[in-house]
Amino acid sequence: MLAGLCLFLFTISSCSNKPEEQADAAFLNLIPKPVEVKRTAGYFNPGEKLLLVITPADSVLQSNSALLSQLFPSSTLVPATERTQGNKAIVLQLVSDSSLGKEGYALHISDSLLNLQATTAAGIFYGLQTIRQLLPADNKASNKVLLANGSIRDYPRFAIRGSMLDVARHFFSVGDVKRYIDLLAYYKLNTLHLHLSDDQGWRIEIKKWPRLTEYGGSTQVGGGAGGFYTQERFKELVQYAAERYISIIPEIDMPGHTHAAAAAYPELNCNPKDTIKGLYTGTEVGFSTLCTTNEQVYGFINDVVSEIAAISPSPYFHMGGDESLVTPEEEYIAFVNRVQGIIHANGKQVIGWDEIAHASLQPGTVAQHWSDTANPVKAVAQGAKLIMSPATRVYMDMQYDSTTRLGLHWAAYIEADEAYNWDPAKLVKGIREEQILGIVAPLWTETIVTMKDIEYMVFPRLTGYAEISWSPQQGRSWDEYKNRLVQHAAFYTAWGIDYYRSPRVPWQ
Ligand code: TNX
Repeated sequence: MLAGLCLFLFTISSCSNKPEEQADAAFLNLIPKPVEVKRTAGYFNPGEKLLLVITPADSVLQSNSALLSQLFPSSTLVPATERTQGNKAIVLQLVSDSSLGKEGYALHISDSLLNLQATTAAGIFYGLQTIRQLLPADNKASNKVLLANGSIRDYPRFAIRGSMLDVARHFFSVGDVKRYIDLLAYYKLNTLHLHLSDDQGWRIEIKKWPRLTEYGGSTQVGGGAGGFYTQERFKELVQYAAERYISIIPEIDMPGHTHAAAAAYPELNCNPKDTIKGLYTGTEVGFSTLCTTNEQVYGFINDVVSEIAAISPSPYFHMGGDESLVTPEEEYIAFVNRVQGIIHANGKQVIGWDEIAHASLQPGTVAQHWSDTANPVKAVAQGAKLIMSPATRVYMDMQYDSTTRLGLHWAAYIEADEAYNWDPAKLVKGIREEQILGIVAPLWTETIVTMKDIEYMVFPRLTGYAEISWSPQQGRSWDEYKNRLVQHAAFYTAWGIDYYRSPRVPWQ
């Protein structure tokens, strides 16, 4: 049966261990699907002596090329300043080609040359991710592998492509977050939004307000130990992400979702007695608010924003703004208006969950659409751009179906095909493609405790979000995509990911 299936899927699968068949299949199974792919006859054999030419020979490209030494047998790579006659070569090259944009790349593979061109080091990095996918996922027998000859021209549809991780409901270690970053990078995602504070915990050190983490970070949902990132460890994460062309967007949620902060500093609440009772380890939302009429609160916010802005190279600071159900509407609006000013004064552009569209959005403010479709319409009417995170499509804490052992289902059950089958530019009436900066798929962690839990909820859905945010809409279809997805099980397995075996995917 398996042999028959392999024959049937001959052009797209890699059932065979033959290097040629593996190479042919890999060429057709890339995710995200490249903009243009052209197969030509023959193969490139990386198992022979290869000159490695990097032009210009700058240090960023040099460090980029370190990935090559993990992908190719290092004994075969011979650094050289130029290509010489009669030698096979890998050439990484910065070029000026505006049609590739800032993140695009062009890859040409022939018998004797693997040429990767881009306009920036980021483009070279994405081209290297493509090369990574052209090789076997376990990356073992690399002197017995081949690459299919051909040309690929590729660039992303959206500028922001990523995921949000809630490290507040349950805390995740620096090691876990680094692994998450590695998984994002493989699929050419460039954004990690970290939800750093919520009712259950405050997760980033603020030197002027030490009890935020000392006390406010000391537990989590269910009453476990919690945790937090010191500013040094946060910088380490930022650096690790930057080396993979991923930008970390820090979020401090306010004025709601602030019980942990007010438990640490009761004066942040209008009714300090409410918060003196201690920390919260449940999963209700919408019960807390900063005291928006108290001047001291704005001094606190300025301290928080300025300390985080100083260690965060992202142009954005995310102020949350969701589910402030106990903040009077007028006060909420005045608060959002004022906090935008504080964030600007600290040199950052504002992102907020889509409710902030009720306030006056200042130039450059971005609304992150998650729930009420009236909000993104209100936001763009004020000239704001959008990040799309619709709960019914991209909330990875939503269960796949009613039997999923983790997750919630207040917005929807989201099967692998439902996660993939939608167009961000068609989802909300009145919203056009040009108004959308990109897609961020959140993983809220009320029910998610371990890295294994994260991976199970994320894969395979995140692989689809990567394609939606990178590849052209035209020609995208679940029926075609699902066969490519099957081949990515080898990557999941090689990385030890316990992915969800969706019955809608024809896994082999
Ligand atoms: C809504 S999405 C929330 C979060 C919860 C999530 C659970 C959003 C902006 N707020 O506080 O964790 O639902 O799915």
